[in-house]
Amino acid sequence: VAATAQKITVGAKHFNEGYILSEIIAQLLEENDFTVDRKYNLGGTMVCFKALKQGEIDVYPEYTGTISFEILSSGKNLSVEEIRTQLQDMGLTVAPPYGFNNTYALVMTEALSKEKNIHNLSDLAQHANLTIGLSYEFLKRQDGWDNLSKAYALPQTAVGLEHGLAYSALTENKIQITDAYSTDGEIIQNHLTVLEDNQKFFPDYLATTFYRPAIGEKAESILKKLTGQISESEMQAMNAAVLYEKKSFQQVASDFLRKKGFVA
Ligand code: PBE
Repeated sequence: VAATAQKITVGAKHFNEGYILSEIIAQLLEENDFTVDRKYNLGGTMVCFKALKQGEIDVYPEYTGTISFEILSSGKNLSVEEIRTQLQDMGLTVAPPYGFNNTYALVMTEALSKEKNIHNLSDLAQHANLTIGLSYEFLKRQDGWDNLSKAYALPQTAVGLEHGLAYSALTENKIQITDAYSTDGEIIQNHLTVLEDNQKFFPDYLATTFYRPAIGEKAESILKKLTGQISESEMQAMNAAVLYEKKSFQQVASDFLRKKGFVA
């Protein structure tokens, strides 16, 4: 009689890239004979983190800057080593990063940036009448709008909106500025200008697997296969494939695993 396969519960953050990365992890585990329970409709950072801490999920993809600021409230950019040390008491850890940074950035249309001569975040201080629409999480995070607007002395008041809807609001000129994630597929497609973070307000957001080491060494060694395997342009292309080639998260994930030789 075959032994029952160990079950691992994979969570996901609620945005395209979150689902793609979770699906890559899930399929990689399945390929290596684990049973995977997908718990994807959780929500934002704190919901996923609490689920992980409480053992409702075992694994989800997260970003170093998000762990440093939002989860550990350290107020600074922590290294992967520092993050591991601080997580130890909670029975949590992170794998080595995948190989890309997905930072927050403010964006506007290229046309408007040229017209108003706005190229970096300091330039925004002179344009109080621009309308800023920001994703709800960015509005309330430590590494989000409150501290960013203080750091750059920005006069605008921001309104909240769902991140997935921000780009159409921007191209329809309902808002003129939004927060983008640097690997979003929409940035190139919509000819947007990423405003330079000239005071280096944002930390690094290196994508990695956030997990409970209690899953055991075999599962850990499989998760670590993703170390250094995803470049920024590969992630952008995967995000764009979901948006513009109408591929499912599952399809994009399995294409990736096949391309990298992780599945036959
Ligand atoms: N990010 C970039 C953030 C949002 C912007 C993907 C690192 C996060 O999900 O924490």
